[in-house]
Amino acid sequence: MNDLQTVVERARAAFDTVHAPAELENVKAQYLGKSGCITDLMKGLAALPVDEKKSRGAAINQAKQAIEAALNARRQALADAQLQAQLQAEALDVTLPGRQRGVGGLHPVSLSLERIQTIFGSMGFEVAQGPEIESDWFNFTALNTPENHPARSMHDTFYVEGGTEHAPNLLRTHTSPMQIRHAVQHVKKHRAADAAWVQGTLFSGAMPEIRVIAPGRTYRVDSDATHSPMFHQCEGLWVGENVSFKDLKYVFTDFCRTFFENNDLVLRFRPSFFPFTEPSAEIDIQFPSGPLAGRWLEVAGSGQVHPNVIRNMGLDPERYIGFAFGMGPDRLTMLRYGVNDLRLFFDGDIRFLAQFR
Ligand code: 2NM
Repeated sequence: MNDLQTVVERARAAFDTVHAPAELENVKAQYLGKSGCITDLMKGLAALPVDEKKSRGAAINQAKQAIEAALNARRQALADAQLQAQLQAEALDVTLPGRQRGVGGLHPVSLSLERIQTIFGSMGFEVAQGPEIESDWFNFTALNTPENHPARSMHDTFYVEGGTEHAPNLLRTHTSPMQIRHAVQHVKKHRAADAAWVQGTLFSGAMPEIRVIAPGRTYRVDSDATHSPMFHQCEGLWVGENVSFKDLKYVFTDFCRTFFENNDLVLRFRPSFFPFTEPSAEIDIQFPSGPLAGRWLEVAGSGQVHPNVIRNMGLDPERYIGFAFGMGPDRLTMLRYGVNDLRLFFDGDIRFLAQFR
């Protein structure tokens, strides 16, 4: 093999070891560049006798063309390889079904809220909705909750700007403030039509009963598998002249049996305490069969509305009496569908939510 063939072979071998296009251009310079092998060989021509120059020049040119051909072949090979890799990476399976428009659906808690409203609606309850930022008065004071009650602590309640120094505004900790707002409006409307009512006094005239539920978002400083800082509540209120605990028992039993679609559901009213009711009872339910059978499950708080709260509605507690209850639609939803972690409702994971479509 002569020296030119050796140079061509070395160039070919060098091109073949390269895998990146940019690196190939560097190697090219070693053979075809200004100070590359071929240029050096050309410079050597000057020292040759005239009769050898022609044939040597032609031979060097041949070697140069061979190197250029090898370079182009390698360039093409690298470009082909890159294209193949890209095609592989971006491969499309044209046999897959096309994308379809996803079918949406209501959130499971919204489904529960709709059920609750429908069931209580059928029993003559209106639905009242109102502000999530509340004043200290509607959230606590009007509900007979004393100044030193733990629910009022910074630890339990999200306070926000506004209100007064000693009674700052807050994110409502329950929806009962809405019951007060609704009751006050109801009373104002009906006492205005009563000529006997004296301004500044509690109303003791006749009026239609107050029957209302207040569903919505509520907030407390609490976060774990069974508590979320934002959660839902639905409170109910029935105030009239002859409304008693037996009505509460009937209404709530009927509600639970309808909500859980189980007429054999048993309820237990367990004595308890709330500042806004007296007497008060926790409501537990028990399923006769199924995965939750045999356990008492707490679903609501309830009680006869405290006379102070009746007064704060503008009503005379000597004439008006009633009951109230508060339940958690999140928890009811967990029980209805067998969900064991409250946080699933608020993570927004489509794989979870799609199961309720
Ligand atoms: C509960 C338990 C007991 C309640 C009381 C009132 C109002 F506005 F009438 F005073 N609304 N809701 C109440 C009573 C709420 O939740 C555990």
